[in-house]
Amino acid sequence: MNKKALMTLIAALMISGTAFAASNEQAPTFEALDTNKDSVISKEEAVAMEELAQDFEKADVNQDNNIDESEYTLVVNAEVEKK
Ligand SMILES: [Ca+2]
Ligand SMILES: [Ca+2]
Repeated sequence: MNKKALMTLIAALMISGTAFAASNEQAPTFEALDTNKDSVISKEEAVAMEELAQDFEKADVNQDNNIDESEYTLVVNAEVEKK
């Protein structure tokens, strides 16, 4: 591989890496997920955010089958730290 091709490859990897990081920081707001405005995210509402739906039981710290705002904040922070 010549030097120019290598530089092109590195540039492409850097651009895709940046795009990936940016998309992971765009978690929906609590208000956006709470579509019926009862101040908690139900299991049905969590479906809109894949990470939350997958980890719903884990995210529901007090086991009331709803994600409240403080529980949601923990999920978002955990998602950011994972990357
Ligand atoms: Ca709700
Ligand atoms: Ca809860």
